[in-house]
Amino acid sequence: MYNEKTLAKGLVSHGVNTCAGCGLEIVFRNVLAVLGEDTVVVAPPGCVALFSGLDDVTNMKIAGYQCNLENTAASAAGIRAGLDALGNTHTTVLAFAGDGATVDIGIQSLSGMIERGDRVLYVCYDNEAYMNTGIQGSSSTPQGASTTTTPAGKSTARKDLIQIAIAHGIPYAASASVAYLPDLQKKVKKASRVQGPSLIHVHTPCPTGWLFPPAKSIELCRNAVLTAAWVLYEWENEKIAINYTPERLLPLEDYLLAQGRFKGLTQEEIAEMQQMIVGKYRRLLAAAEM
Ligand SMILES: Cc1ncc(C[n+]2csc(CCOP(=O)(O)OP(=O)(O)O)c2C)c(N)n1
Ligand code: SF4
Ligand SMILES: [Mg+2]
Repeated sequence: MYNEKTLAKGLVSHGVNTCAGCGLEIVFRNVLAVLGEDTVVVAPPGCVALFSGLDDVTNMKIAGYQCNLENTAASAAGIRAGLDALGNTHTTVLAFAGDGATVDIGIQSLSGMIERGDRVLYVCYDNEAYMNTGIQGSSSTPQGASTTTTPAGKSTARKDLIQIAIAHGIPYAASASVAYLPDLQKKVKKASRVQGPSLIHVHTPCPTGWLFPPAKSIELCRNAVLTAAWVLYEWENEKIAINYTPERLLPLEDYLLAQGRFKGLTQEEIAEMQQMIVGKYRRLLAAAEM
């Protein structure tokens, strides 16, 4: 699906200083491989800033702007407006931000961007906490996960980013996963052609914060989809489509107990979470059939 020439050329340098097994690096490389050189990247603080670099050294071989945690979407919208004013409608403006930057600190900026209909492709890499500053819980941290601010396990459910975007009337939104890269690439291509705002919400493993062996990143994220802890779906033409339906769901504990952050959960709590997750999955399936 992606432009192989561009991937071979590599828009991100080798030897970046993300942790071993980091899902963010896989997402970033693949998104840029699809979009190609004619892209401006807007990235806030967070682990993605590792790609912006330090001082006068950068890991990106294309133009980028390091914004604040509050204003990724507003900065991207401003760059889009500037390019449009210059008659440049061909360059893709990519906002690329973590979950904390998206569902917490930058959500009003994202809300404004979608409401105004700004033509920005917004990718949220969701590693389910504020990883870069020491694994603090965000409102995208799943219930039950232990973080440094929720050491006994987060007591509340996560926000639903895609449903928030749908409620704003976004033309295109999709979830994706590092374990299903052709699906991610297809969605990035589609989103880049939307004449308005688009959003891709990517499940992004973080061995450092989730506490699992780095070699298991892809397997773990695949299990998230196979248990319905993460559902691959799209919102397009005002309809929901499920992109992958496991023949039979795996037990949720196969996914949860492979990670240290869920080790404190009791069997009752796991059963409750399983019920909640399967309920949400069924509601999505029903919405897709409507
Ligand atoms: C307004 C504001 N609050 C806090 C910070 C400190 N800070 C820098 S990066 C970061 C974590 C961002 O988390 P997320 O967006 O999930 O990205 P991740 O680190 O997980 O990649 C925080 C809290 C900041 N830069 N600005
Ligand atoms: S802390 Fe997590 S998201 Fe950040 S670089 Fe390390 S593995 Fe990647
Ligand atoms: Mg994060």
